[in-house]
Amino acid sequence: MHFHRISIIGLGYIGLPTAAVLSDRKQRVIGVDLNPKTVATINQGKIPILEPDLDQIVRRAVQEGFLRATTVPEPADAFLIAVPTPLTEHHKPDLSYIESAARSIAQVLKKGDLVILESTSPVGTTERMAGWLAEERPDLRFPQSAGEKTEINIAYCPERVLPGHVLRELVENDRIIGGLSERCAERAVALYRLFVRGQCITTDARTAELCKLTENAFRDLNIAFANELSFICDEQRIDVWELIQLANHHPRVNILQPGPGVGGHCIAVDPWFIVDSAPEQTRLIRTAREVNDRKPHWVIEKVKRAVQGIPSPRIACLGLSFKADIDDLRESPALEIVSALAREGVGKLLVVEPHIAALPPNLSAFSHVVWTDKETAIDQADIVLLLVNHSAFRKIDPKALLEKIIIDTRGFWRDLDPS
Ligand code: SAJ
Repeated sequence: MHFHRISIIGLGYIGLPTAAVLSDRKQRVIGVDLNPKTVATINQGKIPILEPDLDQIVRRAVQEGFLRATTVPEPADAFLIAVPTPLTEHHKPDLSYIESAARSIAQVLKKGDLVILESTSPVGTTERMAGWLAEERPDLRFPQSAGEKTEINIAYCPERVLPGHVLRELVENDRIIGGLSERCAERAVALYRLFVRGQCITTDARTAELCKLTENAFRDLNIAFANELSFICDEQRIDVWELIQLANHHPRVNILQPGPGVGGHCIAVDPWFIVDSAPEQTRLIRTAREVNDRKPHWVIEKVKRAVQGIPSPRIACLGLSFKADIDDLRESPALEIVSALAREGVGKLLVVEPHIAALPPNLSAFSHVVWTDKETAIDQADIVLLLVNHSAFRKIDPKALLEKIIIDTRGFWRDLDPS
């Protein structure tokens, strides 16, 4: 099956790498994004996000003419929607980006086109998207009414890539492809076959939607277990990381790592989509979310206890991103912790984040929050608060930590020997 042009709607953490990989396979790709800055950056062959090796692929694809970005949808044979699905204040999924993406591409749809939704979505969203498309284009036949006689093929295929490893995982991971009809799923498989080396497994759209949410809820639950162990161990004066290492020697035990909390736009968000859709059935999933959301507050309390008795305490805060070696601050527990310490005036904060250029706006307003480098921060601090296990923080002179109070939320330095 041949695609003359493939359009990717939403050029963020998923859409842009997908556009890049497809254009690297010599497909003609049009990227669409509402943000004119994003579009201009990409058309210059540059990238607005940090992801290893992505810059080179985008530069080449733009130079060779396979990738072009625009703010307004253009005709294509396949549309792949990768826009955000944020949570509202009340933990409800906000589908407005999907709705406006669908309504905008509806204008350029033609018989035989394929529309794939990749955004993480609550069960039933692909059917709703098909409804929005049909509303806009009463002249076309859609799968919800025409079944296999549909003129527009619609499928759901969740992204499953790990930030920091996106280019490899896009190609190697298996894909779950849920069609609104069998033929829809087959058409979508043909598109993914252009770049996916993993298996492409077909199912219906609702199962594929819940599958994605289930994967992230599984991880959230397992991290919550590790975080709960960290609360227990702290009280019982046991090293939680040693405990987990030992327990994991059991052949059927594989506990994840405690940390300062769970961040990112996925694991901290997606389980709520399941809770929202089945509030009575989701006691475990909801509790896991609550345990993980409690963790940053627990860290904040730990810091407050540590500063007691220190006049004008200085706290080195190492890391702001939501996990190691990336620049993404979305739902970051590290940022939440530093922001709370700043607001509450717990001490002078020496903030270090090697992956971004300057203090984020919500922190730069405070005169007692200083942007600095790792060495200066540690040198000047009474308390060293390690929030993100960035590789850059690994290379550290253990002697620099002598006589400091260390709060290591990741167990990153437990094998450092300062003696
Ligand atoms: N974390 C821990 N302890 C651990 C593992 C992670 O505290 O043992 C924390 C991290 O520090 C981070 C958060 O959890 O704050 C999430 O990090 P992550 O590496 O587990 O996952 P994400 O959010 O970067 O990506 C996840 C992945 N999902 C799964 O592994 C099931 C990825 O494959 C998905 O594509 C992505 O969500 C997504 O977009 O949904």
